[in-house]
Amino acid sequence: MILPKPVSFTRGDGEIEWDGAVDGRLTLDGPPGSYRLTVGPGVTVEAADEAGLFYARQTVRQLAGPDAFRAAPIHDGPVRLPVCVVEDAPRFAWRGLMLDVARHFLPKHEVLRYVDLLAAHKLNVLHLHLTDDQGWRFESRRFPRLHEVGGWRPSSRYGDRRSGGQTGRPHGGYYTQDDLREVVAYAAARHVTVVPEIDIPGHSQAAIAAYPELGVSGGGVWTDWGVNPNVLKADEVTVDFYRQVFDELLDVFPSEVIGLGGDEAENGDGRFVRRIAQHLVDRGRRPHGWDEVLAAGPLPSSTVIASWRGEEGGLAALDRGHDVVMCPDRHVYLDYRQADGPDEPIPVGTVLRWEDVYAYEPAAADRVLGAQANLWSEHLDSPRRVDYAVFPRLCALAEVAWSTGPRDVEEFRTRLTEHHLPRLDALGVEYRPLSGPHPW
Ligand code: TNX
Repeated sequence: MILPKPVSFTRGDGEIEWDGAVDGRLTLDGPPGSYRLTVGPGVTVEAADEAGLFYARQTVRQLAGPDAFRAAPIHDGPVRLPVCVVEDAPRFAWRGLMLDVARHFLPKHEVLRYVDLLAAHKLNVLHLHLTDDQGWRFESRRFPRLHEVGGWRPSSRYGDRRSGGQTGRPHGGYYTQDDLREVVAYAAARHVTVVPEIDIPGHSQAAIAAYPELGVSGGGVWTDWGVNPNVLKADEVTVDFYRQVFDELLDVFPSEVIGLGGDEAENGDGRFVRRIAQHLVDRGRRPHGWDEVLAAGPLPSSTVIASWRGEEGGLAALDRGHDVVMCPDRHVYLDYRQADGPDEPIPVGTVLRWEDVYAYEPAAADRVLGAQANLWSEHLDSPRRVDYAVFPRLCALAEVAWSTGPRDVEEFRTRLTEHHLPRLDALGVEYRPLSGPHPW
């Protein structure tokens, strides 16, 4: 009934009435995030650290039944918990979701809701893709045109058939630095690290629209999707501009790992990536880039590589001594369609069912930090579309990242349908029903 599945779950006889108290102690000799939960007579937790205590509480909430996930209690009776012992520990240290808030802005309260959803699934990294060709979402006090101009795009001529034409509408928004500090604090309280990304030297048209001198060519905030050939210049002035922008980012985000993008920049100059990576190292952080950055030449050894074009890039990065986060598109791209049928509301990419996510086995190596799912938002212009794309596929990713096998897809399906989807219902998550598409 618990999702993601714990290392062991031993059921005793009967149930207890729970008064809400948890006797938690940091006495467990185990890896970070591990815990032992004993239900009956009271609720006792031995944990390795605060994160372990937190994850034990998430498990207790699941044991309490779906109503424990409602925003307000709907009954006055006592909460009953099954007598049991749960022993648990995370498989990977990095268990993430990337939200692309650049192609479509997600209001702050939605980002906070996603932090809660990650925490409920024992996920611990929220990677925020803050800038792209189609929008700049990070307030810059030094260069305010970035968010004032780069944060908004006009209507596109065609809209997009795959999105029902909706994404052709004018669109915009940005987070103030204070908004993002609030997200960081809210996430930290739930043992979630927010890893921000400013994408360079491609995917930068929104910045170029704001400060044309940054770009090899000019143009406004992009209203199309795909790979934009325009990139940032690799001259001293532009690199220095970005050093200052990243300094502002570091001021807001305490995360050790800081994303610099580096993807799909066919005309980009590798020196740009290397110099910004070095700047992050000089500031005591670890650069993070998509697997294309391996072609930029030698990078600081602390650079984390996100392997999205399969696992090949990640495996090559391991050979070069880098830590790796696995996020191969064929297994974890949540923008991809969930079925082939004509009713599927967002028919982009290849078919990626929750079963395909569940079947993913990240390559085992010490330097594989973990796995994350990526939600690109070209065609996701509302929170309900985001929910539809994310769930229940993220439930499967959570189990892959938290639990070691063996995996039984039918047993997972039972846990989903009988126990977990009712929790998502109680949370108001508009997931894709297992039976098929859902007309809005
Ligand atoms: C590739 S994955 C991209 C994104 C797109 C995505 C669409 C990656 C690092 N870059 O810019 O949104 O494909 O699936």
